[in-house]
Amino acid sequence: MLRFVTAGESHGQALVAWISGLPAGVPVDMEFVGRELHRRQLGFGRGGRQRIEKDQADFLAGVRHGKTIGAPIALRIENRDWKNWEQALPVEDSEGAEDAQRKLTAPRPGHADLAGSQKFNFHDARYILERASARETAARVGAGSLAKLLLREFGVTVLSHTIAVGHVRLERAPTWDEIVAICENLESPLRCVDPKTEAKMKAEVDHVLRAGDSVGGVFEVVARGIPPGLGTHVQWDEKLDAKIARAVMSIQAVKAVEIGTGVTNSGSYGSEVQDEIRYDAASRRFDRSSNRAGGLEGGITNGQDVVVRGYLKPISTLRRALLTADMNTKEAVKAAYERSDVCVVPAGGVAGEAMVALELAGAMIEKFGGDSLEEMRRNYEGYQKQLDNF
Ligand code: EPS
Repeated sequence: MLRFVTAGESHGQALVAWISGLPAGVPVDMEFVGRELHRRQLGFGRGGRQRIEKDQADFLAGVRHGKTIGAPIALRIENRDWKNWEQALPVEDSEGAEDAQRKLTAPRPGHADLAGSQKFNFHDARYILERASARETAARVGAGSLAKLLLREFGVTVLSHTIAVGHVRLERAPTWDEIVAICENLESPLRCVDPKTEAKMKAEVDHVLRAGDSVGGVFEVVARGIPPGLGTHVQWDEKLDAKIARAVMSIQAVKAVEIGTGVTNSGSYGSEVQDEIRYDAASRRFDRSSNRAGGLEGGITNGQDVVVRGYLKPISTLRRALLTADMNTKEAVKAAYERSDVCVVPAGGVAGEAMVALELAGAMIEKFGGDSLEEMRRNYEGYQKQLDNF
């Protein structure tokens, strides 16, 4: 079973990810891991923090001579900003340390500030927001890059692009080649395949920047090369669409998840929605004339691209702050404002790729098992023969 957890606060020493269950023998391409972390830092509408950080993964365990060894993997990503927060967030308490604390008592509507403070009984949201921060997605992307490296061994690629920023939406379905190209283009401000739409998205971000507001949007993750038969229909909590939805929903600020064109499908007729089945004699594989199901039927992959959309609400930190109630005085005040991003859709997409890759890698490991990559590959090839002869 592939498992991963993270630790780390936004302005603490570092973020840490622990990943267990990857087979031995997976080549760990450090350049690839670094590039994934870098991609997450890009985007138009990011705050000043990304000029401070330069995310790199330091592997502490589980990787030797450039390959996984089957043991749990631990990786660490430094927070360069920590040096500016050592006084405010010291590990050990000392005389007078309280004066340096950067307390936040005016909880931001939409943030974990108030609910978290009530739950953990803090009259200061600092420790809540430090962990609720989307900075944590750097650790997820570190873990996800390992899942992608396993998937790569089986010809699977997981990418993402931006479908909407605020009121601006991409009105056409991109080709796979367009998605590949926009992911390779690290200069693209919002990772939208259509330059005209991207310019409008950029103007939307500029507008909220000027207005002291923030903006959400939609990213789409597409995974290509997935065999049919991952996941299962037999039990509710083993359905792969459900697992993927949970994984993407867990990303900070995601408030809805869609598989394929699920939302539009719900308002259409069956004859307009179901993807017709064909057989291709040359490849000895079934395929579909369209992919509105997003590659998943009955909780099982069907061999088409797995397509998942994450809907992000606008960031809850607003320069033009909304009203809130102070946690101590209970008086009506303006919500706290701290340096923040105003748009994180492209970064959300990279985090989405990581979460989808981790779920797909987990499903591959479940189906093809094996303690080593070689064993997993044998099982995978045996299954491909079964499909050839189906
Ligand atoms: C975040 C607030 C900002 C973002 C941060 C997420 O951080 P800071 O308060 O330090 O300016 O930049 O995201 C990252 C640091 C990152 O690497 O993505 C928040 O409150 O969620």
